[in-house]
Amino acid sequence: MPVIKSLQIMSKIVIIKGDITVRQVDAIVNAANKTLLGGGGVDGAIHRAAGPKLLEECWTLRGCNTGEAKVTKGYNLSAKFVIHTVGPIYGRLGGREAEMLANCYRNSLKIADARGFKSIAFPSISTGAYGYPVQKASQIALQTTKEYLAEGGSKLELIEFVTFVPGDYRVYLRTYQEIFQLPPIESSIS
Ligand code: AR6
Repeated sequence: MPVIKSLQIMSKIVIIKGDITVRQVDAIVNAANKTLLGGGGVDGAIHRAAGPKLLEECWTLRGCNTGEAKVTKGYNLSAKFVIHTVGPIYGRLGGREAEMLANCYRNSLKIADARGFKSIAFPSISTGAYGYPVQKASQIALQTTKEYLAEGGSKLELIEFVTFVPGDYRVYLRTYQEIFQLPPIESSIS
């Protein structure tokens, strides 16, 4: 890939630490389960912050398959919308976990573009209760996003990866450096 194109893509992707429920973006992504009726982890946090109307709308969606995504309004969140996606449970899909996790990112990005969103924030899908190793998951998250943007046609201007567990931030940063072939941060400061 030409350096300029790689830099253009890179400049849209941000790795941050913190709570996804307070991100001021067009849409935050929820790492949901197939029922779409709430749960623990980031799913629970998003429902608490959005308020009960989110669950009411989720009832109308009739669930979601692994790797697919569906959108609702954001209600009390700063984000205007929530894109609900269902990550794979690690070790339960007979080797199709990576493909399914990539589908979560790709399908969420496609929905964002179909709706004309300019900004989106992702949590680290499947790496909590669903047990996906974060290093492998971060590669899929960032590589899938890079490929999606490289295809052209996306109007997204900002894609945030919100890390929550201490340590995940560094894992994502390292993967970001590998994927965009940047020198380590330390050597680029001097
Ligand atoms: N902001 C950002 N990330 C968060 C937040 C937050 N407020 N809270 C947790 N995380 P998980 P999964 C991180 O378990 O592995 C639910 O019960 C968390 O530390 O939320 O896809 C669903 O209903 C981890 O790094 O999602 C499903 O049943 C990441 O988000 C199941 O869990 C994902 O962890 C889905 O499991």
